[in-house]
Amino acid sequence: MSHDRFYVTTPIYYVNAEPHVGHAYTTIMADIFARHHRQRGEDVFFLTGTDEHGAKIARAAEAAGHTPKSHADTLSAKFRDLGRVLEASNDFFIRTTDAAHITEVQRVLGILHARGDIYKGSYGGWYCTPCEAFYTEGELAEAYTCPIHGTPVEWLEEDNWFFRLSAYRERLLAHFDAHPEWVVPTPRYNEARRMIESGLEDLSISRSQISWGVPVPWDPEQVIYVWVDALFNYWTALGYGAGADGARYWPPDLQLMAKDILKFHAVIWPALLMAAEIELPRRLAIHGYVLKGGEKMSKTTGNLVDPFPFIDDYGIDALRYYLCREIRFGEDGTFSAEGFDARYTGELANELGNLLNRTVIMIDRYRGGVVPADQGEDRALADEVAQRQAEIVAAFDAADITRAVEAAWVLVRALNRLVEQRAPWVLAKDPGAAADLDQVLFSLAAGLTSVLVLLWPIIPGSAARALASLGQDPSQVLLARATWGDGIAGARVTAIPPLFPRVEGRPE
Ligand code: ME8
Repeated sequence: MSHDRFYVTTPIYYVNAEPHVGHAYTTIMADIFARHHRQRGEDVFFLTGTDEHGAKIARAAEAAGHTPKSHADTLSAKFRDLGRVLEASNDFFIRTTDAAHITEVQRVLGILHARGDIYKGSYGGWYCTPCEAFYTEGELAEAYTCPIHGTPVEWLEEDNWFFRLSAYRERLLAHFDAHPEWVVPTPRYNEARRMIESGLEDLSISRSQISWGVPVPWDPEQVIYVWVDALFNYWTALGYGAGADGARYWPPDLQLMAKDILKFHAVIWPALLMAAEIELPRRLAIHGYVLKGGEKMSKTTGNLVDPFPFIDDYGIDALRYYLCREIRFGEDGTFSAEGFDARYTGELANELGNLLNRTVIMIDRYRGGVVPADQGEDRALADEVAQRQAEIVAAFDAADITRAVEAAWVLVRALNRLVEQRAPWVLAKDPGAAADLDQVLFSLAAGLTSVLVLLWPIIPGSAARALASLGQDPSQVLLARATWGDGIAGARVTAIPPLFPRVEGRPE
């Protein structure tokens, strides 16, 4: 997956309720990928945004006593603000109420219609509004409830426009066969393939009973099904949100989402693109759920963690680190205040923060604040840095963020061992050990610089502050900067307040 541009997306979030840690999770993971690929010198486009049409939003607006648009404006701004607080470096924030999005969705659907891929039919089925999706009886949970939300479904019957999804079965299977890694991890690839194998029904792509949506261009009495409107955001955004030559980013290299929306992205989305003769995304990376007390966090069930108190108390980098370290990317994982505090104190503060602090203090005390020259005695450590860097790049290429952070943390621990084993405070008392002391201090500064560059996508603010304290330019974070020893000797270090200060009390 090595080329000079990289397009990464999150799902666009529904504006029916406030954002929670589940949304923060996907946005942070996408941001980590975006930053990593920028470190590789690639031309990155990172897209996120909000999904604002459909019955679910119209009902939420009505319940709040607002028009759908003013409700969407308020909630969309909250998702945008969350992105800022998360330090998400997205290049654009799309809203499906953007006029340019609407025009392009209508244009593309017009093409599908003109080609005969869309026809009129009638449909009756069990509809879950929180999912904005129909279910067959067999798919429902007990007592006619949604298998995802557990809430009652409704019988919906209307004359709609249909997309010939069933006609794409063979082409979809051929695509899956030719691209065994286009959906990761593998169990999700298998699950999506099984959905296609087990038969596809044509998809109702319009609604006549709601008006909050994009009008069907050839039948303005109907609005386009919110999922079709939403999926095309990944395409429409490049037309007006990515500068004059936005099309160069197509197709997406990596589309992130949780497993709840696998079918839409791994079955319906590629079929729509095939019908529109648009190149398919290169990879979908499906992550697990962030759980609270063993249950999926969800707006519909109200089982939520608000990210803001954690960010206020511990700082955004603590949340970013915790989520990618604690929850194995691709699997479900539990968010807990205790676990959060334990990783913050045990790893960020005690392992990384203290390491920086000790390094800077020792270089100050023993070498007047200037990093001494390399004596060439720590080749094994230099090799380990190079190996871990390669492992991190491979982990990102395999869409495995947790493995990447683990590999970086191996280096943090190796550096802490170096301090313990070589005890610079003992060497400092022995005039005959000056060269040894130079080596240890150099190795700590060099190793920390490498590890901070490698950790920058995960904890960007803290990594930048720490690099500055080591006398390094914090804006230079290309991966090449992680190469052992470059620009280290002679750098002037400066003590800074603790990177991860002690936190008194903690959010529930
Ligand atoms: O599905 N754990 O929007 P949505 C992990 N608008 N991730 C979670 C999560 C959790 N507990 N809860 C939410 C939609 N997410 C559609 C998408 S895309 C064309 C349209 C994240 O607001 C995760 O990425 O319900 C999940 O797929 C997404 O939010 C669902 O957000």
